[in-house]
Amino acid sequence: MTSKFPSVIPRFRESYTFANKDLSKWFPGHMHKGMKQMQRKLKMVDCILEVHDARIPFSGRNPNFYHLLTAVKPHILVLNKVDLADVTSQKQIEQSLKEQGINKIIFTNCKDQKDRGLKKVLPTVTDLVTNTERYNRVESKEFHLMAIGVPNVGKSSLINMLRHRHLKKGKASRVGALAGITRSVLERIKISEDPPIYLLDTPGILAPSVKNVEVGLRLALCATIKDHLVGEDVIADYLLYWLNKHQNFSYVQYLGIDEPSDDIRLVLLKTAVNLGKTVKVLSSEGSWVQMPNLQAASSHFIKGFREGKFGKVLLDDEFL
Ligand SMILES: Nc1nc2c(ncn2[C@@H]2O[C@H](COP(=O)(O)OP(=O)(O)O)[C@@H](O)[C@H]2O)c(=O)[nH]1
Ligand SMILES: [Mg+2]
Repeated sequence: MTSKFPSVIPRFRESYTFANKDLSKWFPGHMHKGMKQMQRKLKMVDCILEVHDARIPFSGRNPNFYHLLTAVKPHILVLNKVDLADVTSQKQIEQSLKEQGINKIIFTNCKDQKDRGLKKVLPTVTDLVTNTERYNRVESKEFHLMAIGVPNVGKSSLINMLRHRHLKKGKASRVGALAGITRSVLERIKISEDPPIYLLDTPGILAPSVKNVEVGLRLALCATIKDHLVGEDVIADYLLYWLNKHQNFSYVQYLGIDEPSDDIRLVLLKTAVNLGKTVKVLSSEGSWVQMPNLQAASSHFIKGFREGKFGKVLLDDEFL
């Protein structure tokens, strides 16, 4: 979505700099706690569905987890939200991921019941578990899947979609429990009759891997890190930087401003005025005055991105 304007293109930032480098604040500590529990559950799992956001196929996946656990289990990387992602370079994305040892990749849109990618998930699982000698298990005919991934990438949506597909066939959709190891009970959903495939109905939540500021900001843009941890003003500024760098000026019309700019304050000010959003602030004279609400403008801008208003994007394009 590159629009033809303006006549004089302003100079835009060529790289992103951000003063606050304390990335540790962007990791919610509680996410690490679930890891041990997940590790126990994973012993029962025959195939891992790792879900990630197709707009950031390279950023934010948790490599520790991958090496620790998924490397010894059949693993499928589900790149979800493909409806929002620019995957014209799908082949290159797959190639780059293959170089990292990820061989099974499926692009999905969990908002679309008829999505072709979704239809591929179970056959790929079945193929991987039953036909790969390395993983062939003789003890049991049933197998268990677990969805893992960083927050908000669509793990629950995927589980629901797979469950729904099974329900549609009119078979009993018994939600069974399986007594697991060490006092835990696994809640599971049957999603296939033959072969009997179960999905653990609690997804494994991973902490995103935030290697640097840009990765963190991309994760934030895709809503995998809580907005307040990073700051909506910072997320909005990164969004502006990214769009300008890609000559994507569709935000100008969306925000109702007159021309592209790389100055986030100016953009947010104009946006807030357009939206008619104000906030009361205490002036130095001690009186309350109405000022444009920059926070509301940031939220509006970020929301536009998340709804795909600026077209399909590949935030990680420089990895190709
Ligand atoms: N556009 C789009 N949104 C999706 C897709 N899958 C999930 N979502 C949305 O992303 C948000 C997080 O989804 P959820 O399944 O709760 O993610 P989880 O935290 O990984 O379990 C929700 O608002 C979903 O509606 C998708 O394929 N496309
Ligand atoms: Mg969920």
